[in-house]
Amino acid sequence: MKNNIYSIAKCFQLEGSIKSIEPLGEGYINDTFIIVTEGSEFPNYLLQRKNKQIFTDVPAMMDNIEKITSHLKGKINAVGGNPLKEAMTVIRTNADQLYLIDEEEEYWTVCLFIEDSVTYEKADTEELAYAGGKGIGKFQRMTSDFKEKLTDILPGFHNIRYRFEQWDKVLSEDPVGRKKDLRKEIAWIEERRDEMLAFWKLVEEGTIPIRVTHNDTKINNILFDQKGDVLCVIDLDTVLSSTVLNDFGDAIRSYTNTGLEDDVDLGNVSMDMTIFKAYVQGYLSETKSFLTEVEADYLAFSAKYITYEQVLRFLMDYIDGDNYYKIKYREHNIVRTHAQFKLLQSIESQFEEMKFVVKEALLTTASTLKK
Ligand code: GN1
Ligand code: MG
Repeated sequence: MKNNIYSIAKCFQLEGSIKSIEPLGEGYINDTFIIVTEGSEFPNYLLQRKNKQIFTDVPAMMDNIEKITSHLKGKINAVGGNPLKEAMTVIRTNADQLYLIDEEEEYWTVCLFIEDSVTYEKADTEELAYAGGKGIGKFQRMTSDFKEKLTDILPGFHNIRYRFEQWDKVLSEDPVGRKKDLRKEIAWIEERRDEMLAFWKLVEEGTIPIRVTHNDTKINNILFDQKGDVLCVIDLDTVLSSTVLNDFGDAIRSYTNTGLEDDVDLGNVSMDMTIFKAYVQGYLSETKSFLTEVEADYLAFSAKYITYEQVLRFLMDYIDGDNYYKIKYREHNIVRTHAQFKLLQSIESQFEEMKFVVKEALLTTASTLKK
């Protein structure tokens, strides 16, 4: 593997010579490495082996990423920003491709490592949540006039109708016999099915518009600078055309959680209203110019929607025998299910106040919302 990974890295257009390659981060899907080069005049790089079971069309995924990052860099240049720091930069192979396929048919990609950046696993302060909301809001604003077509590389990704099709199939097959012990958890999903489908219908009918969306807006997918301002949104693997509400909801799922996504101590897990408020304010400061009234009305609901979907996805993977998410121990997916359900309950119990917070934040911006 060691020699192999060096020879893979050497197939990309890197500046400087390689000093080391080490694993990086805790992603559930891809394998990520940092390539450190000799000499401070040369940049470092991120090397990734893409999960080809999940990303079945890596060429289309990289094409999407290239289109979006080019668009972002154009915007950043236009306002005199630094496109190498404020957007991801894809590094091509020596054969000028956006990815490399190795002898084992694995797909590899490289992007520039952005120095002096900081990532967080939790939003401990309101300032960080405000900055994160601004970061995702800015990403959405900068892509709101993107006209090219993105390939839908993950059909149905945040589409609950599609998730229920997968769910019904897994439940009827029950491949590893785990269903019998999960009556309570299965009921959590079924009790909320209609409510979730009713929301998704608004997207299907076009009442809620389709835009460029990131689809994985956890806090650790944002790079901050040393001062705590947002530098850049990373992990563009899941960039698709969908509703921006998914990005808002997924961020709230991550930022406002007072515990961990897989916390074994459910007492740690709840939705923090002050963090929610700060995120909303940061987010609306960037997005008020293009959001519609309907989108704004459903911001709070989207947190319920995406957290619910995450409960479903973890539980479904557990019932399916743990084929999707990487797990660290046998019960990991059911622990994640319980922790995310606790968060969902906390969101549900504070839902009216969340809507009020959004309304209040909108009061100053309402006149600019589109009908
Ligand atoms: C996965 O790639 P990563 O680890 O950032 C997943 C997200 C989930 C998340 C849960 C392609 O994200 O949808 O919300 O885990 N990505 C994919 O932490 O399924
Ligand atoms: Mg991801």
